[in-house]
Amino acid sequence: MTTRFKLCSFTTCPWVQRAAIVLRAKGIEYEIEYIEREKDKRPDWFRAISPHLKVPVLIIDGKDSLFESNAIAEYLDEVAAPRLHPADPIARARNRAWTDYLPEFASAVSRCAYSNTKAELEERAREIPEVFETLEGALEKRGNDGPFFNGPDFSLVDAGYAPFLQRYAFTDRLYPLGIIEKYPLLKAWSDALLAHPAVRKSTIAAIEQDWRDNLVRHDRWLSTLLDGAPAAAAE
Ligand SMILES: N[C@@H](CCC(=O)N[C@@H](CS)C(=O)NCC(=O)O)C(=O)O
Repeated sequence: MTTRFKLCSFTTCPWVQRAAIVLRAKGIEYEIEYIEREKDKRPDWFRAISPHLKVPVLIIDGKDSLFESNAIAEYLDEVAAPRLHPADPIARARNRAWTDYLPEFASAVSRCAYSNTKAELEERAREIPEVFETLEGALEKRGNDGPFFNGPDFSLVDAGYAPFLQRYAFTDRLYPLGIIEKYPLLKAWSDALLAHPAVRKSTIAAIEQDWRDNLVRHDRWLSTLLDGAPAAAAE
């Protein structure tokens, strides 16, 4: 019998998106249930399976559940082909080191987008080159032309970074930061990831609009730039 997978999510969550990308890259059918973002509105069934009340949670066959996007991605890679981790143990450990670095990268990108003032955004944008340069260095060591983190094969590292490179692109479209252009390998990697079918199909179609609505809901400074900046068309 085929295993049934269900993801619990908010409409916009880059960490859920990471799990959805892994499912898509493996061609696994899955269901996704969107729950209310407000803490006190998260349903009791969700509270029972998400110890820190965060999404994603992956429900397996309606009985087991997993939380934390990295644990979910690793689990999926163990149970479903094709293997996204490299076969070589050293290469695999290096890939895991890069997924360990993801929260630092994600935080630099997200903090910038969620700034409350222009001055805060500009100050936080100064944290981005360091993480971009770190990734550029990793891509330089790859020893091939990509297009993905390890080369031609899409990996768990790609699945992890794609949502945050996409959020950077959303931010850049509203307020051109001019940073990623200085890192040509990172830029090419980002372009390849954002064009990958598993990434394109990993969210609701109107993801950019939803991300923007979130800026408005939280009254972030970037929301003041929304007039006249059309979001990419939904697929
Ligand atoms: N380390 C977690 C991060 C997940 C996370 O931060 N999810 C956010 C939504 S994008 C969340 O559920 N936030 C709710 C909260 O913190 O109350 C993972 O990788 O799964």
